[in-house]
Amino acid sequence: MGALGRVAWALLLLLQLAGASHVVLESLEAEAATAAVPPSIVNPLLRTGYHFQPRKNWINAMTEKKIENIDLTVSSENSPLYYKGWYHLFYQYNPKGAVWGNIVWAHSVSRDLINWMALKPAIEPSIASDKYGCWSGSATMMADGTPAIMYTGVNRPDVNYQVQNVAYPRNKSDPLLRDWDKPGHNPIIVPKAGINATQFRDPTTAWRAGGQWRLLIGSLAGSTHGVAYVYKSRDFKKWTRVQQPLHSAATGMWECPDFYPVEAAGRRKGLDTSVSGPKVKYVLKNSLDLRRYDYYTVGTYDRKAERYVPDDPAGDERHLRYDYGNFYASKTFYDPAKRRRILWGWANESDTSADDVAKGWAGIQQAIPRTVWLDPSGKQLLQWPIEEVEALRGKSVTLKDKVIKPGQHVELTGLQTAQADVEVSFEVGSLAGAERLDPALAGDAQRLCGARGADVEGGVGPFGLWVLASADGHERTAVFFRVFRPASGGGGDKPVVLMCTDPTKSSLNPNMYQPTFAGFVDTDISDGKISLRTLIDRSVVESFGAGGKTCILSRVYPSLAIGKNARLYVFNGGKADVKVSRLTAWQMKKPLMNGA
Ligand code: DQQ
Repeated sequence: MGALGRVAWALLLLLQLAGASHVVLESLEAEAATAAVPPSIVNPLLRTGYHFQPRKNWINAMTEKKIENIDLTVSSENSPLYYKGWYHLFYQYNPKGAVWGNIVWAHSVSRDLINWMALKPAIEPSIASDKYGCWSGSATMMADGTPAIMYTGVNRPDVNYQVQNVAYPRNKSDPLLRDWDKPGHNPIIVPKAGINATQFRDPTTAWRAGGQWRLLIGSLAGSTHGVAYVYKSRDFKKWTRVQQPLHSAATGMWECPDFYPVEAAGRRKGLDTSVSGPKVKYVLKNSLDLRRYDYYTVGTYDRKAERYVPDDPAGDERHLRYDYGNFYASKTFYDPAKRRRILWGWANESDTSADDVAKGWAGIQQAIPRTVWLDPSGKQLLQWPIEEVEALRGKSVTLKDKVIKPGQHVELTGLQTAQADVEVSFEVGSLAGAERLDPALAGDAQRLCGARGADVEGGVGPFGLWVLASADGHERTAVFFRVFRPASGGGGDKPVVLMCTDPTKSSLNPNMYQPTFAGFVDTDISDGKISLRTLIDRSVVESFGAGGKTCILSRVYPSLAIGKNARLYVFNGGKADVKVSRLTAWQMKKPLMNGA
């Protein structure tokens, strides 16, 4: 590789670490395409099996050759849709290069959200107002049952000047919605004076009230404030901006806003985006461009004033997250078939860009779809993998009433665990020995987990799972809980529960990005009980603590714990006994088609 090549790779790596997905580097792409591809240190067997993942060359014949041996940049940020018995997944996709750019809406369909069939892209640049990119957006069901897609188009080559377009299915009787037309009245929303035209994107699913549609567009006001502008329309053609934004906070740019009603009573039943009433609360989620994570608040929506107010006045500082790991630009959609709201986010690779190019498969993959609903406390959401994933459960092993002594670990044998679904209920005999929380770390789960990782002995915990572990113990990813007594001088007596994923030992391969991920779990553990579910899929570890109160998705790339060599243990690194009341691990089958 020449000097230019080395500079290109260094820049690509920097871009990946900085998450700078909006920088289009044509010259780098050209260089990347011609440079010698370095050998990958990531084993192809780490490609996921039951998560949705497009394979290189899966797309239509026209682009087939060009995408050979290069990374496909995809994200789930385009809202899914249910139509005539089919779930439609649209996602941001780069058919041409190893860096972000040339964005189109790729399209896959499924009957069950698990088995996916790839179709040709739904929306590609073809008109003046999307010539330089078809960015994220959302689908809305019109009153007559026709879906409409609103998406951001980039219409200038020099800067990312953003406008909003609409597209409709060409043939409404086609349940696969293979062809989409862009009417001549596009673009339908353009940034007027006072709006930052290069930070104006990602229209939400529209909702309807009083004969008018409304939707949000994410933006940046001034240099500091994330903002969600409200636009109104009677006919889905002519849109006018409501003077006041729906909401705004000093967080930096808001990408991919999502705004939806949830049942205030905390039942699992989902609500259509247009539902309102006294028994309804609202969720506003934004994706933070600066920090590359999604945070949300729960609050009330005043339809007359077009204002949203979070219940927790500090909600915009607290940053409750759907997921404390690798999960961004998520979207929800209402599934009328099963009356539930489903959340989907993307998780990018955390190896290097050079590795992605060398291994030739997707840079970004999909999390398992999650049903999302309000916790009965009203303070946060709960998430749980959609029930359909359980159809992939195969052979299983169960452990019952097994006490794990301090320092002990117990292996689950008799099944392959490189792809598994594990559900476990723990019971701690006594919380008396819990460590006192360091006040300096009390508000920062991530730093706390960094300081008190999986191998640091505690009072109560760390206890949990070692997944994707090698027989010699050199490789393992720990998913665990640790219980603290609250820091003195605040917080009452309630024990503080930390949930972590610690991948620092996940791979002997050098140069892996292996951050610990962590979140607090707002649960009452006074009875000593807490549950964990972890979905393992070769290089994905996706965990749900306390029935989905705290979730963490992590990407790991073992060098030894691959395929049949991957092991699963339950461990206790604390000083107190921990009982596994029940643990069941299922080996997961491969879907017939997972997008590839
Ligand atoms: N990615 C899209 C944008 C969105 C961002 C472009 C989120 O529309 O804001 O590919 O990662």
